[in-house]
Amino acid sequence: MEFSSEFIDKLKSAKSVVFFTGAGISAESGISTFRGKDGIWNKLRPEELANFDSFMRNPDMVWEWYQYRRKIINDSHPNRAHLAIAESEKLFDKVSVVTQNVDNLHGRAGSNTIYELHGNIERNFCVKCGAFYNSADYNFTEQAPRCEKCGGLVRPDVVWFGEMLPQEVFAEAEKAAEWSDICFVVGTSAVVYPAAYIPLTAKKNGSYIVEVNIEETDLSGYADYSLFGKAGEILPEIMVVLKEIRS
Ligand code: BJW
Ligand code: ZN
Repeated sequence: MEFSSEFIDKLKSAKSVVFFTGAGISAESGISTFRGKDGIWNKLRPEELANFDSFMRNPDMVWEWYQYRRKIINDSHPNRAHLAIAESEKLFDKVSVVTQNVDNLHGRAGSNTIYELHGNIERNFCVKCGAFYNSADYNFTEQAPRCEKCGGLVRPDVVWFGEMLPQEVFAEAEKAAEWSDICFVVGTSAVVYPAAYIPLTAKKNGSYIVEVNIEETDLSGYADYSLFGKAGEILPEIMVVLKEIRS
């Protein structure tokens, strides 16, 4: 792939970069996206699963869906896109990963600074007393578990529609975006807010926005540079160029 000279100049001078990622970055690891051609929400209605009222009305149905996804995630591995981002830490002064994903694949790939805006599917907590439960430490079944301490329902520690994002994490992510020289927007439809403000905040503060996606998105009009293709192919190619520049 040929990159523009403007992009290569930006790569040369950039010190601080942000990778804002979404479900598309994990698609090549075998994890379905939500929207788009193969999105799981073509078959399931998000409002029936990803909100607190649905969980309270039908905890087993919602829990079963998360157990199903946990299994897929546990059986998956970080792909070349996650690994390229982790490797980029050797080539820039500061790399922050701001992810909407709950699959922990950036962590497993070795990235060090990760802001998880929508939580993490491995963590759970009691809706009544707040006690934390790590999936790895419990033999959860398909039925929504009950808290050992108070008998309340245990839910996944993810952010559902209508819920606040973790405020400190979001504030740190915004700072990283503000200070970035380049903001890579990878594999997200950029339709879910407030997460989708991250690249807009970066842009407002003079960062160079590079979108990597298989198709156009709501953000494409704001991007300074759009690279259409698979994240697992494009990001390693960027790393090759970056290594040449930095060697
Ligand atoms: C590839 C690829 C490859 C595929 N390579 N690319 C402002 C305006 C409008 C609405 C709102 C607003 N502010 C708030 C709202 C409401 C709502 C919202 O945004 N709604 C819109 C959807 C209409 N937001 C909220 O409710 C948020 N909370 C909130 O605002 O609270 C404020 C508040 C609360 C209380 C009182 C008062 C105020 C919370 C949002 C939570 C989102 N949660 C989910 C589920 C998480 C748990 C779980 O995983 O189950 O998060 S929804 C789902 O969407 C998930 C994702 O993180 C999120 C984003 O999706 P993402 O990652 O972009 O994936 P896709 O599938 O959409 O896109 C994949 C992309 O990859 C596509 O573009 C493909 O082309 C591409 N691709 N293969 C590269 N190989
Ligand atoms: Zn409890």
